[in-house]
Amino acid sequence: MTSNSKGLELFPPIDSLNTFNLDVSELHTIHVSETGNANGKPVVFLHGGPGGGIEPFYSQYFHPEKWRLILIDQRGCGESTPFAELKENTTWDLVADIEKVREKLGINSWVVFGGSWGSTLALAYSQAHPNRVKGLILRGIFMLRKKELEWFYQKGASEIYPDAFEHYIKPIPSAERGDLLSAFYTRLTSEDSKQRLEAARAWAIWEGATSKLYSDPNLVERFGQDEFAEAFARIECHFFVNGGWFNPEDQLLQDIEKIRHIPAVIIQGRYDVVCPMTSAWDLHTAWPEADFHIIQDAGHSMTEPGIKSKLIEATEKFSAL
Ligand code: STX
Repeated sequence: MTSNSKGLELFPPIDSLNTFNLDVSELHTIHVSETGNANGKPVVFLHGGPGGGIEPFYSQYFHPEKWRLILIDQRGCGESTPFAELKENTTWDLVADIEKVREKLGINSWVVFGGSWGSTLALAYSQAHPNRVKGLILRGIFMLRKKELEWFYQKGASEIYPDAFEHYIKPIPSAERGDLLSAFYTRLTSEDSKQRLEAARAWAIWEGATSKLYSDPNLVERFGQDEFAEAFARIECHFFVNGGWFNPEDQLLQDIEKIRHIPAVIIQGRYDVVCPMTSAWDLHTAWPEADFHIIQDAGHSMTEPGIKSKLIEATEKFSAL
């Protein structure tokens, strides 16, 4: 059940097989790409944030001859348009989009892969459409409950990273620091683009600075770039002030019965500060049939060596399902 970092490395980078844009509403168009083998086992990749978008290296967790990998930029981010749009952008819109992509590609059922917010969306999607899901590979479990939001955005992670936290709260005046989510929401939705960007960069850098066991300046730099930060911060904050549109707030745990029969693996870094291990533990407790792996020397990111290796071990195993 517990592992240290070992060995498995990413597959080589590969070109897309196919990319397309899909109109999912009058307002939103989402960008989809396929990589790997057109005759391989279908798997859909659900990225984090929400608002993180797809990165090319995500393909490299999947053996290119075994998998037909479908990567979706969720509404408002990556190459989906309109950029950073919050209207018609809810968990249930994203769940419906995943079904639209599946139908468009003529796929009957697929494996679902998601980390962090991707794990949230993977759970929501599979509970809504269990007969479309052949297996679940979940990492850095996040269920968007109040205590998880409070831990990372208000008080908790602040005790471990007081230095980065000081930078995060800088755009918010002292009088408004009692409710940082609301204070950020006001600024991230402001008409004033300077104020919006300042808040977005502080928000995104906080997550970049805390995502790895050993802080990675490149990641912090990337999260701080204007374009990435704006979509990431705005979309995350919008989902979080709305509680992810889950009801009750622990809906994903309450509804676990709907997916208990599906083969699943849960991979969690012991020192994950963004999505602390209690959530993975709660999921494991509610769903003991799912393979559960704690990576002892890892934080949150899917690039942590032990997490990377275990994810690849999981994709290799699930390719034979
Ligand atoms: N949000 C965590 C999350 O889903 C609470 C996440 N953190 N970083 C990412 O996603 C990216 C690497 C996708 C930017």
